[in-house]
Amino acid sequence: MKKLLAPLLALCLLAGCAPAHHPPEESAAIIHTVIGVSQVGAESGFRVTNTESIRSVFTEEAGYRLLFEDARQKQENQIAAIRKFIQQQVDYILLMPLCVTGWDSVLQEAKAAGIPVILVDRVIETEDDSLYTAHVGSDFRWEGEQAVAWLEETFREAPGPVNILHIRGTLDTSAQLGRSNALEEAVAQHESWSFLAQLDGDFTQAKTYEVTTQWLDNQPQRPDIHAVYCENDNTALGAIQALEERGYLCGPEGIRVISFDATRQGLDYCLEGKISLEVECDPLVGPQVEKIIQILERGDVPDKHYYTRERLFTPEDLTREFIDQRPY
Ligand code: GYE
Repeated sequence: MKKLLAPLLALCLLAGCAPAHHPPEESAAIIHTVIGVSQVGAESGFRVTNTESIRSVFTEEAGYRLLFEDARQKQENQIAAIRKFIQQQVDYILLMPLCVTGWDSVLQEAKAAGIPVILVDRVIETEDDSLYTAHVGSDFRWEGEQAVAWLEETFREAPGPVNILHIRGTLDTSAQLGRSNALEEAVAQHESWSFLAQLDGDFTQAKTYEVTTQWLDNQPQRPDIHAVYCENDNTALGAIQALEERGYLCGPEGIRVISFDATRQGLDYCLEGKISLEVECDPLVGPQVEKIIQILERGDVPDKHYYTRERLFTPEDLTREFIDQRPY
């Protein structure tokens, strides 16, 4: 797009034909980079903050035009958006890929059009990693391993079985696969650990509440639940609501709830003790994405992966003041 826009704009400014009602000094910022963004949706607190981070960096004042498309959790919408960006001759494409497979064909089209694709948040599975220029996001397997290590420490002295209710995020997303695989391998390794069930909460509170309620109400006997592994905060809130409505206690004296994202809402539940462990997942990747684009604009080659640095929180680590100063 800038290939078309900049010369026209320069010509207009040289010819002094800035719009009459705006003297040159007030004319719109010069747009030198046009960016197409295909976002997964708005399913969670993480996702909303992730979008805000991108929008807050790539502003017109900073010289960017953002073409933003919300895929509403459908890969076909993301593929259509990428094709639209190619037609619009954007300079860069930011893709928050819903799922891990099915991208090669459309990313081949972007590559053929000479448009660099930067993966944001999740990653894809492909034989040809030249189809994307760089990735900024979390190491979800590492996150899962941190949660598993905490479970091992917490239940090390447990006298009997460790019964785990596993509520997965949107299936076949790299976030769900990384977090789930770490737990599933640990359950296979620990003789005393077992899954009471593996439910699918789709990273949302409503879906998690629905499937957890259905599961609890369909058990012939009241399940003896020791831990609930929730793959994001929206999932944890839905599970806790369903459990508490049936008289379960979530906390150090009851069910140990593990969650991911560490949004303010999740940290509130952790401070209260209802969530026993929060594994942070940082959505504020806009500045790092801009750094990559600046590297590319200079004609340099960025690294392939930029992983966010993340922390773990337990109730003992938190204060009201700490949570209130968090940006999300
Ligand atoms: O944990 C969840 C969002 O891809 C890391 O997707 C992201 C996950 C995040 O819906 O809240």
